[in-house]
Amino acid sequence: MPLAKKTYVNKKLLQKAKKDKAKLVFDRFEEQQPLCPFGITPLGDVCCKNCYNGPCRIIPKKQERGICGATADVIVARNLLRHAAAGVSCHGDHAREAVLLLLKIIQGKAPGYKIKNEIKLRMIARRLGKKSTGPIMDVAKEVVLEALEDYRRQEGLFHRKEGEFLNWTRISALPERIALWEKLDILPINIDMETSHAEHQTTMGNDADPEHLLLSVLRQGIADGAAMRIATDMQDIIFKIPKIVRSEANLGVLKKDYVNIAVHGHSPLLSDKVVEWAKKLDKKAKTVGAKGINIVGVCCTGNEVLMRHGIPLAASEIRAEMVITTGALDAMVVDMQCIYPSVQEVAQCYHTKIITSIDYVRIPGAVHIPFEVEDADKTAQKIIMTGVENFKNRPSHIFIPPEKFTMYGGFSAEAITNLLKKVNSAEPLKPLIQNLKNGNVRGIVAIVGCRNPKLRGYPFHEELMKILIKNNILVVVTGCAAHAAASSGLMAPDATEKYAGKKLASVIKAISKANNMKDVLPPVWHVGSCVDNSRIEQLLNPVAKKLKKPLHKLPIAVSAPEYVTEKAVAIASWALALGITTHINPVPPVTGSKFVTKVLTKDLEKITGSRVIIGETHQAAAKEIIKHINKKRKSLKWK
Ligand code: BF8
Ligand code: SF4
Repeated sequence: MPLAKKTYVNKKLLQKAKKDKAKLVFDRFEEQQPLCPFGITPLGDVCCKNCYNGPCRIIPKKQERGICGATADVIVARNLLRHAAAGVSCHGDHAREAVLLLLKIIQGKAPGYKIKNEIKLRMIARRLGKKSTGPIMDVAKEVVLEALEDYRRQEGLFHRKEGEFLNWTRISALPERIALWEKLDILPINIDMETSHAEHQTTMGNDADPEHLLLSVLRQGIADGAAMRIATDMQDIIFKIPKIVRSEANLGVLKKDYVNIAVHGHSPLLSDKVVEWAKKLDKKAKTVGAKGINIVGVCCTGNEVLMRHGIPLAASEIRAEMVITTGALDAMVVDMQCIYPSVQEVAQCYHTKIITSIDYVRIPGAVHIPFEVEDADKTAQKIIMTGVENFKNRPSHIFIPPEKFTMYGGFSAEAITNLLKKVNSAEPLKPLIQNLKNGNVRGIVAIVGCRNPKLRGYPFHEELMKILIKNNILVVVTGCAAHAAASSGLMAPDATEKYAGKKLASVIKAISKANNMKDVLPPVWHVGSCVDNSRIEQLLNPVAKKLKKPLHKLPIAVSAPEYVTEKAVAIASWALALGITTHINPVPPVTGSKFVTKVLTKDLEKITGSRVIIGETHQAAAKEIIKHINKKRKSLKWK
């Protein structure tokens, strides 16, 4: 199957892969054709694998029920709930590891780490209603205990009780939302228990009420919001809050004469240490004939170290293999999530050492260097030296595509507030709100999620972003969507001039000028990794508060135009629970249930104020999103 005519995939690199006999994701995608049609064909076919009576398939007018009697509506709703729960379990584990690191710092068991942001820690303690003054370790202990409570609270699962729900939902969400969620009885009690309960709820012979199952999807979304926020908060406390940072993006960030090491995965617990030790061990590169050590970021852990240290972005998850194909990558250290196992197979065609580090993420053939926070410094040094020592094994033929773009990142909610403070120090949000009201900024759209091979390399993300910013809509991005934007110049200093509508450009230029920046900030703001979607809520809630309007009344939207993972399902459920209308593509496997499709795309609006938008081309998606933004503006009587 040919790649799209317009593509972000470097063709020369593809040819090189072919010559080197390296099979890449697009080759395997082709081999997989035709993909199993169940669940995704418009015919309405549905498949259930939840017990060994089956797998059962539902074919309208032929086989209307599974062996147990489950209907298409039940099966589709159950499948959706399972996917959402799997996504929450990823973010839940990620957040827990960050909480446990803070605990170990308090206990003196993680000597390589410290609390880098006391102010944020004290602020969180205050919001939790805990003592926020006094020795910092005492405050940290209070915060850790509250976070751990979100993983072990038992009261209320079966008979949900008033006041028993996640601390991080309580301190993050707006009172209007909490009241709605309470009324709907979907406030999560305990992150782990909610995901395991969803597994239970969806097994054969349990919940057969599609409406109730869909409400449980929203509960997963709320739990996901809390998990993402815990992860972001802990990481900011331990590793610092991101500030505006200048860097570069695309495969051209690899350097021929340097030891190139890629960090890939999601956890800054490891990648932050790798960055630290790369600097400390830089001279070691000279001993093997290299000029220095060049760390580059792949997927979300790449976003983490870009945001805090300005480490350049090399590739999103789908192009991880292509970083190896250059022949210039000496080591790739992976932690967890979104790591194609194929990286090892591709690495075998070159000299690249793939290093796994987490116990539950093993890849046969890769070097496993176990990572524990207790001796993180030692592990990070070992990883760096593995890359350095491998430099001598570089193949003779390397090809680094020259394309790269300068980019600005680091747009945490705090960094955005600081930018706006220079415009109005007393009321930093006022200029943003004024410009939203007068239509200079017609709306804010978060573009999130992965790169999907089903798009055959077509840059859906970038093309959608271009239309939105041209229409004076501010775009905020996370995850692989952020890689897409950065790697195509949408975060470059000339991006505002080149791509933004005149009104949006004037606002961004004014903010840049007020901050005495030599460059103009871009019209697409890099907010961070996927757990940093929480920063979007952190930015929007105060805007809603100031306007005295709930989120679902504002001209805002979320889009996941190329989603792949179950985490993306959890994130979309979170956005919908918050009241934010969400575009998703490819079409999810729900079309086999008329009921679920109708609830998601229509009826949900009456419940949460949000709905799912489908748009299978970037033009269609942009049209629907802009229509939605205009509708919200009209009902607010904003022109
Ligand atoms: O968590 S966007 S492919 S890297 S899931 Fe994964 Fe999707 Fe990329 Fe980050 Ni998010
Ligand atoms: Fe079939 Fe029901 Fe088992 Fe699903 S749970 S596989 S529909 S018998």
